Amino acid sequence: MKKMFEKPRSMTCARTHYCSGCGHGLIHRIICEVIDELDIAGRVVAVAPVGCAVLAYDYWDFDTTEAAHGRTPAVATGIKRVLPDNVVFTYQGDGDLAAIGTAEIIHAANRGENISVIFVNNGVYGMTGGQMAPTTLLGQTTATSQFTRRADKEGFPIKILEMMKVLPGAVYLERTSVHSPKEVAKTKSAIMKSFNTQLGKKGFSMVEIISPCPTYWGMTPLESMERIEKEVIKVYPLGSVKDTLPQMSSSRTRGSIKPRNTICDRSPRSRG
Ligand SMILES: Cc1ncc(C[n+]2csc(CCOP(=O)(O)OP(=O)(O)O)c2C)c(N)n1
Ligand code: SF4
Ligand SMILES: [Mg+2]
Repeated sequence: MKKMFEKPRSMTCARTHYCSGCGHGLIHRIICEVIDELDIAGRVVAVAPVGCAVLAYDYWDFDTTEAAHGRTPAVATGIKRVLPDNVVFTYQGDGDLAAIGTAEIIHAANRGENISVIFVNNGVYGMTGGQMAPTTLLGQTTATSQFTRRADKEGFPIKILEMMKVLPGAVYLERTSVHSPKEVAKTKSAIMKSFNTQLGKKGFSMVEIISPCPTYWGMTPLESMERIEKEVIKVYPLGSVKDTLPQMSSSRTRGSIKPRNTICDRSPRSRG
């Protein structure tokens, strides 16, 4: 019987700690599929954030290091400059990238660092209890905006990609989502294009992914997906924000697809 859905080779067999319906697990998997298809697992270095994805290294079977909250672009810069032939990417939440790490991301983009950034925008600080993030929508209730987010008190949702568009060092910026199979496929294409941008030594690229946090949105997983469709993407429109490389492929351009390891025959790595 032909298997239609298999575990990517570059994912471990560890069970994730994510809540039901969380977007992080889905996005981890998409990244692994891209890495498998490009056949680059042996030369990828990921820089994981502080946030709910802090344990990403347990789920990825390629080199992954940690950085202090918001500092992944600075750490990725150092790794990429020392190991220019490696494919280096950061994985960051909205608290990580759009709050404490705003300076790091802006300056990495402005320097045109040849790295890829995966920015997971779920509109809250998930790990620490659902506090308001810079990306929280107006009218949204969070642990620290109990009267909802109000423009005159808490300011407006920040659109990081649109801010970065003016930086000449940023060559490819795209916003995607994971609320439907179609958008998942587009997210995969965008991550593929970002990695291909880096492989082509073209400069800084970033994919912002709108992602559900059912736990701190106070919704079921299905309701969270519907909220993205009806509310969130109206504020954060999907699609390309900047693309100076229209000829760059968003499909597999390197390596070959090998038979996948479909059986979880490896123990989860220890967390030592
Ligand atoms: C320097 C520093 N400041 C604050 C914190 C506390 N902290 C940990 S995770 C986090 C926010 C995480 O939110 P986000 O980046 O959006 O990730 P999510 O959990 O939503 O995926 C904060 C404020 C910290 N660990 N280190
Ligand atoms: S708190 Fe939110 S972001 Fe964190 S694991 Fe749960 S659903 Fe995911
Ligand atoms: Mg978040």
